[in-house]
Amino acid sequence: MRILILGGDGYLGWPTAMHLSAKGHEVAVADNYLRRRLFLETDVSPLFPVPNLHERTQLWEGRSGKKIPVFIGDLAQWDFIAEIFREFTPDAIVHYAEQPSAPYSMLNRRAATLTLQNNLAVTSNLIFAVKEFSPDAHIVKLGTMGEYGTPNIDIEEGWLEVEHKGRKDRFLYPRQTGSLYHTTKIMDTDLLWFYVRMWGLKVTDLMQGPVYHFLTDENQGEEALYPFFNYDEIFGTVLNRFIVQAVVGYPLTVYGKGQQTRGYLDIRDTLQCVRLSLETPPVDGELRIFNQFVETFSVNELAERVQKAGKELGLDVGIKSIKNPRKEAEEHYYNPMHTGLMELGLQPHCLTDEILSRMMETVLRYKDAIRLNTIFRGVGWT
Ligand code: USQ
Repeated sequence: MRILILGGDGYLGWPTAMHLSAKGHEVAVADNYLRRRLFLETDVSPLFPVPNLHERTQLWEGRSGKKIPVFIGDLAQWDFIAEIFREFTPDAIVHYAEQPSAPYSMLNRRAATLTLQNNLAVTSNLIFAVKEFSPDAHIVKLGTMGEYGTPNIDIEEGWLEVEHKGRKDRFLYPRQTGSLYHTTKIMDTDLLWFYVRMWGLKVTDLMQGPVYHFLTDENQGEEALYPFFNYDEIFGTVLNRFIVQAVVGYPLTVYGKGQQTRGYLDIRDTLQCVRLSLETPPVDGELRIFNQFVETFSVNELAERVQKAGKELGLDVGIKSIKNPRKEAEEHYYNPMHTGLMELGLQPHCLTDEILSRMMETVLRYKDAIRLNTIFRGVGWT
């Protein structure tokens, strides 16, 4: 398949590009380097140096013999996205091109506006580009488990049958998020669902939980091909943060009671889920939704797992509950379904002590690059 990856520079975009290319697909990547600009704006840095997309695609070509064309520009601009579609004519598009951080979206009015404008404009342009240039193309959109929030009932896979006054209908599962970033993902789902109904688009919306790890089959042994690995409060996800905190001797930052539970997955499972979705598309006029995670953990459970794995490497890992900068339920019911991707063939990588140790061993090599003043900034939700 000819697969266009929007947001190909990102934490998940670049590993997805290599993975699909390694599996024999023709891949192109597009990005405007927004994430790199936001690192500068917020004064944070990923742990490993990350070469730009032209450099990384050249390294990948040297390693695999496969070319990945690069398009640098702003996908929120119609002329740019139209030019890519005319030139590359994708059979499928993976859409990661969004401001991905909940804390960034809550920083101030300017950050909120950027998040809203970027995320919704790119999704809208993508929909119009597919309609105009590649009406049969399959859109695989990265959503988030956070769209559902933490309701006091089981979370179904995208849809809910409702019986009301003796009649039944099927609706998108109720959504109530905990940040503006997550809210833009709800709006994306609504936009896609609208155009699926109007124009018969073919869409898979992947409700993904927090991702951890950076090693994949394609980047093993080549650190210049690692993705962004953020451990700062703005762009780092919780387990990646805890690994770095353990290595540098910073007590693990458990927010509030630490009973917040989410569905987690290894980055290698993100790649599998996206590929499986692409290789088994839905029918025309279908919005297919999968809950994309492998295991649920509370923050306290993750902290204890990291502490134990650290101890085996001789690290003295402390855990400290700090006042929660976010507005979220710290104790709640959480029982999300996740069978759809397993039925497509997902072979999950569960979190093991060995994976935790391997991550810590790699991070230890970069210990001197860890910037302590980025670990906690206290970005408040109020
Ligand atoms: N948390 C801590 N301590 C920390 C960092 C986070 O206790 O130092 C807690 C948070 O309060 C939250 C949980 O850990 O309850 C997860 O936080 P996170 O920062 O790992 O994840 P989140 O902000 O929700 O966002 C991340 C990705 C986002 C993705 C989302 C999936 O940045 O792009 O959509 O995970 S989900 O969480 O299921 O909505």
